[in-house]
Amino acid sequence: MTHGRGAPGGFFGGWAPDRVPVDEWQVLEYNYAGSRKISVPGDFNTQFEDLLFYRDGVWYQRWFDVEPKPGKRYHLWFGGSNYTTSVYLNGTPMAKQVGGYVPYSIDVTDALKSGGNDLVISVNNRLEKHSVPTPRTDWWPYGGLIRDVMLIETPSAHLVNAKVELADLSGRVEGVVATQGLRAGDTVTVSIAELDFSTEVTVGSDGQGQWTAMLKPELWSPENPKLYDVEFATADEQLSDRIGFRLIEARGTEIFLNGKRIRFKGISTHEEPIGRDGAAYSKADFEALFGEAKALGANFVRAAHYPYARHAAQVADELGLMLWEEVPIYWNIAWENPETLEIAKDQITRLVTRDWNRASVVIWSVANETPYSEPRMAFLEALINEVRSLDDTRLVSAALLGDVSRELKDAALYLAAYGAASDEVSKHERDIFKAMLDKAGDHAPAVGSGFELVIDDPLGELLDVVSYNEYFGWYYARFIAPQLGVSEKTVRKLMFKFMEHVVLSAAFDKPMHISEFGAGAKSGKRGEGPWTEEYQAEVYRAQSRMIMNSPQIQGMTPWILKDFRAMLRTLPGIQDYRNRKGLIDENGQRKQAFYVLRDFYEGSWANVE
Ligand code: GCB
Repeated sequence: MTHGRGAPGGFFGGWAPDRVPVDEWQVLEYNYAGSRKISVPGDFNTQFEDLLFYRDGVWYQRWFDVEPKPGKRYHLWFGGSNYTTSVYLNGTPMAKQVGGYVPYSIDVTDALKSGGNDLVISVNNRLEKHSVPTPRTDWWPYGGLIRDVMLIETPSAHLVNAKVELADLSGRVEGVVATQGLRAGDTVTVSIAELDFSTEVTVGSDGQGQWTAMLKPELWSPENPKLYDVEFATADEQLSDRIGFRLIEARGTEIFLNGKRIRFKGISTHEEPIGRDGAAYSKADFEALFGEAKALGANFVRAAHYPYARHAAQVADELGLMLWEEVPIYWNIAWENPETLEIAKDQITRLVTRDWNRASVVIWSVANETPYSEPRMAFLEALINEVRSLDDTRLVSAALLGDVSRELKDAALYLAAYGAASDEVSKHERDIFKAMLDKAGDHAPAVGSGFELVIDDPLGELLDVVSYNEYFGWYYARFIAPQLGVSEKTVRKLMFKFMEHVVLSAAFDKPMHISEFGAGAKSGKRGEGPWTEEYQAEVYRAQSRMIMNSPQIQGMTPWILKDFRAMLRTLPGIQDYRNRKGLIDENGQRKQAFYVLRDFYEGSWANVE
């Protein structure tokens, strides 16, 4: 592996193919054999200390042996690479993929040689204004070949994909097969031995075929994550998948799994393993991470903010965790750039077509905290239509931001009402609060009256579940204190009382989900105030009360299971480039709030009345 700016077509022409000088007179300015070794899968940022902050190109090279067989096709399959990837085989450019985190496959049959083959891959993790996401994110854009890379041999006529889903609660199952190289009239056998089922699906001239059957399978649920081995066979090949059957629906403001009302007892995550820096990529990584979600009493995980490795949904299927999957449409992106929309559609299409057989996946999320604008609405509407056309059996959501400045202004007045009646604040502060209420006149709220916050972002109209990120108890105090002209400490203390009277709702007859709330705590830091475990635990207690007061809320995924690497979080001694809102730290050490949330999930939030 070598790194630097060598770009295909540039002055140096990039660094494909692998070359060694014929003698000491030949000048070549790179040499793979003498360069650093890197493990794949694995991001490059955390394998070398000097590359932690690196945002540029890395060139990978390896030789591999193969004896291509006649009548077979060969595919280089990538689980995901971040962000722009160019693939060269024996010096020939094969393909370019723009966008990270999603799988893609390249047919390399015609470029393969018998014997040694020279594979060179350049991956650049630089992000731009028009990329998805932009360079401004609150996570580490781990670069490189972050996931498995495989050379796959198939017959020349082969299966490409298959979809199997429960159509309704009568037990009817529907499926689609997609093939390449098969002729119209050829068949694919789909069988589920455990259900004594087998059917021959005839493909049309587009290589696709459909089937439907009354199978009455045992249904998948968090309590009973039942999976079936499903086999797909053509004359030349046999593939299998483990698939669960379940029905997820939103009716009015409620959510139903297999016809039964449920609540999402969730937690948000990033794709980082416990106890190791970098991107998670193995089944064991996700078993450990999601195992911690199970230990929390969760039945749901929000896999924020981008598609994870394929193991994530497989592990969720096996553990009985419902899953929210998301694409990196994060904060503001170039809504009016057609190339940006193409990248976003590519992301969601590759994610949906990879995971549409995972029973665990119940929500596709198209965006996180995107401020309202007309171009944003048009962009996200196009994306939502794309998702629904690919898969209409799951719920579509987006984590909304709300109208934060309006909300904070209103909340400040309510806090003043609490402050004016409190003997825990100084006389000076009490006078400030009283003056503010006098000024508000008739609009001044009474202490203890409910503070209603209604999410009315018009995007809600296009979603099945209206999700909302809120930071009462954390950021909000910081913004409200200067508005009131009192100390942040006073606001933080009043905030907990005030939160007991907040009622959250959405202006749509739809279920509401709190997709984020949280507070930073450095593991082991004890005492009072921000960054202590006690303070974080208090935010979780106050949030739980607030959520119990808000009947439209059907699910929650607090931010976040584990502390994670974040460029924006520099505070020395506390953050050191990590976001500290985790319920566990990077080594898996649980903080107090972990137990507060576990008690809530096992107690007041456990059952739907
Ligand atoms: C958010 C973002 C998330 C951040 C989090 C925070 O609203 O969606 O990516 O990490 O807040 O900690 O501020």
